[in-house]
Amino acid sequence: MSDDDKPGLIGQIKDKLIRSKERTAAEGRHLTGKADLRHANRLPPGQHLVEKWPVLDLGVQPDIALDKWRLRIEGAVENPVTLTFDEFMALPQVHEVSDIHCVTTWSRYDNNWDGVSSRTIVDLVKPTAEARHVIFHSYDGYTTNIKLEVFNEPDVLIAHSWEGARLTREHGGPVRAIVPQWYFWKSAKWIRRIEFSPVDKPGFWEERGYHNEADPWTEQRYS
Ligand SMILES: Nc1nc2c(c(=O)[nH]1)N[C@H]1C(S)=C(S)[C@@H](COP(=O)(O)O)O[C@H]1N2
Ligand SMILES: [Mo]
Repeated sequence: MSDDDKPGLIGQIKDKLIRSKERTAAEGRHLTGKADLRHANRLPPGQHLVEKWPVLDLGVQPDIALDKWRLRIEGAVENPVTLTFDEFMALPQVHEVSDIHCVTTWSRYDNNWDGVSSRTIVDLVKPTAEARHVIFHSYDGYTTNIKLEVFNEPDVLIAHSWEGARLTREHGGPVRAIVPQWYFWKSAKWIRRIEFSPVDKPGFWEERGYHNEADPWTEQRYS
């Protein structure tokens, strides 16, 4: 077990909240059965629009001092790195605008993100030919998995800012992943490690009834 997967962290998590989400998945709630394969609407099926940005997590919001913060990027790569916050900020920066779609049915349009493109990370660490999956590991013990080809989409970034200001702690600061094409549970907050892997490793919610992929247009909500 690696240092960021300590049982202590998960032990602090609100058990009730986890049970209720697992039940929602098992019952298949919120499914409309109306896929929008062509993205004809801006709002995916079963979603409703919100203005304010809700906070959702496991109930533990880690407080990481910037001088202690590190981002390790490793696994099936030629050049593993451990970045300090200054080193992370010194990487080429991008601005992206994308919509959020949460599996709990809220969506929020036109979020302005600043951070480092997934492609810059790929260029930096050079995944080996065996790398197929990317696993995000977070300071609260949360993990989530995406395919390398999804990580490589041009709108994926490791964000430090939203609407021109640093991400607040409750929304995943210092840095979080943003994977706009998938439901928002794939956008890990408080990331500390990005693992490139030849094998898939279903994450926290993927092991608890959520879909292994997370396409909002075909309602890949639950497994
Ligand atoms: N580290 C971590 N990342 C996480 C989560 C979490 O519990 N821990 N929850 C996920 C879920 S289920 C959602 S919907 C979004 C919520 O992000 P927000 O609180 O910024 O809206 O974060 C995702 N990333
Ligand atoms: Mo979520």
